[in-house]
Amino acid sequence: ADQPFLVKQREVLRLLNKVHEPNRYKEQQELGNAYEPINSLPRYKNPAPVKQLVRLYRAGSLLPRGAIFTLFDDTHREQMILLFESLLFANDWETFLRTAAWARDRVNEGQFVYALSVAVLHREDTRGVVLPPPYEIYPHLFVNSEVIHAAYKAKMRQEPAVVHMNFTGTIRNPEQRVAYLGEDLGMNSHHAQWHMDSPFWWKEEEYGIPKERKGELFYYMHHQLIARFDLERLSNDLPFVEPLYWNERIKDGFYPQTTYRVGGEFPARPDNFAFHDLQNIKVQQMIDYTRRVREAISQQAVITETGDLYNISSPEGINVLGELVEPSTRSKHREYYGALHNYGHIMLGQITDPKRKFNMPPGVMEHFETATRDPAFFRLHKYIDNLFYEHKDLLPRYTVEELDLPGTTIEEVQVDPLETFFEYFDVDLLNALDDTEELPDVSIHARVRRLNHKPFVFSVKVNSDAERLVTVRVFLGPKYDWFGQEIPINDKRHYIVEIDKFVAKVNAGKTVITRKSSESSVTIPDRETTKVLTQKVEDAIAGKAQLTVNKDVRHCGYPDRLLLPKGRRDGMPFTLFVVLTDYEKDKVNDLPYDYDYGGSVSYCGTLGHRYPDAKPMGFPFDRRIDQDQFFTKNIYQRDVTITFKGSV
Ligand code: CUO
Repeated sequence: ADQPFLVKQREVLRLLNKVHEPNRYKEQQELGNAYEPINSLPRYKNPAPVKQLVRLYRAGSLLPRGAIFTLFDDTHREQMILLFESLLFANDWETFLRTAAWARDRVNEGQFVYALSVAVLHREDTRGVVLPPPYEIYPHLFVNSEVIHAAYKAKMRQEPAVVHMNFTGTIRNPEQRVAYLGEDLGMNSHHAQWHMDSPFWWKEEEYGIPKERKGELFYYMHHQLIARFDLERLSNDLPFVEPLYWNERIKDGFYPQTTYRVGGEFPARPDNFAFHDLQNIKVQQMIDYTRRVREAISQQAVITETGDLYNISSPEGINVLGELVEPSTRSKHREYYGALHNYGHIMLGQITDPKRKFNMPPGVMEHFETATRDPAFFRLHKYIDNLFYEHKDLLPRYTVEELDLPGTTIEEVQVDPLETFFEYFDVDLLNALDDTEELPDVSIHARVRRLNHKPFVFSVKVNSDAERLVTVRVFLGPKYDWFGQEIPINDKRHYIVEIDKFVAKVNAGKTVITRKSSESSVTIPDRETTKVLTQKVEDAIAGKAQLTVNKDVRHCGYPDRLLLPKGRRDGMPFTLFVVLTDYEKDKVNDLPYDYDYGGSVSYCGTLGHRYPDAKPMGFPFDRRIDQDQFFTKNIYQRDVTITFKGSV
């Protein structure tokens, strides 16, 4: 790699090193101290944000360092956006670095990490720069209090340590059986990174960076998270998730047993707790928003800010609904339809201190890094998802013409035995502990249990009347429900998870397409640790080793370990689906057909290209299915068994 890129990679790592402490890198610190953004306004494409940021800083109105940052707080977020825009609008790398170095010790560290990360992900000149995994930048959000206390003890004693971490709760809480998913580090970092790639506060026109189909991706990625959670529930003898509702009590409480670095424990919610009016969001408001969204769905049109009706009966309607419900800055009418989803996070996050009487810190639902820990996360999202399906179910079924790929038949699908197991993983807690003058850092890790599966290969035997490029869409769904009844396909489609999607060439006659689980378009491998990454960069800069740079590197992506649901010890039957469609019709970008965009397009889309599939996300399972005419010859289903091989 070229030296300048390596320098960028090194500087970003330094900026994010121990963000809670003053910058340890003297050069960067001096660079920041010497910089006066206000005297450098011509260095920014749009100087307004940086001007405003400095004004707030000088007035002492910024969120102080050490305070808890949440994206859901309007003021916190607006300030973070000012910094993000200052970084995005910096005309060149030099200005970017100076601005970041200046902000590093002056702006709240939570805001800083967020703004810097989103800027690095979106600037052209930082493409390929790898960010450290979020669980190493701020471990407090990912491990529980017990681990943090033990880590402190180890540091005091100056003894390297590996601290075992258990999932939250006890076996008396049935929800704990699936805590391994909601508390999975990879799951939580995928979710956090997803929201950095697709921020709800994104201003497409101002930034000049389009986020095409963002509303649809919001629906689809979250739908898939719930479907995956449901398959884990089924694997553990739990029924599918029930949606919550604003005027109903939330049956299951949640005790996060997690601590902020400063600011105390995350608030807990007892069983059977009801929603409460907050100072600025009322329960009745949520009910009204819901009614209006449902009205829009049943009329297949939303009311815009100018009072016009905007049709949502086309396949693109889901995108408009996604933008409306999340909502994004592109909501057709923010005031009328409100902010169902974002407010839902806040309502749950503040449920135990709605009047702010006790000044409790934000709940787990108020950070994307921690939200899936609370089982109510999946209940909120199922409720949102059901709205999306009210809409999808009004669309016509796919016709045989839309489903079929004439001349192409799948004759057989073979797959290796599917086996899952638990393994240990060690998280570096270096950043969790405060620096002290007297005590040098010692190596301290949290040892967590996590689900994994044996790598597998599947092969699809295709018979075609001509050479053609086909999109291969692979899905997995449950076979039986919680009562042991076989699930009809039209119900099953709600619980079907995407396993892979890729383009392959078939010849005239027979072709066998093979594919490895590691190649899945849904997942990314384990993130590189800060330590390893830093070492690699230092070695490359010193000329001791080469560093391969992947300009398409993705931080968003479901963890490859979780590609398969756990299944059961005695083998659990699932249905595997393979669907072939015509790549010439699916094609969107002018890139080679086997280009992988960094490897996790299914749930994360791309950075810098259009979503590389013209079909509605989740096709063909996103609409109602008529069993009798669904299975054209290019759509194949078979039973597979997932066997859980045991615990560590
Ligand atoms: Cu990802 Cu609700 O949007 O958590």
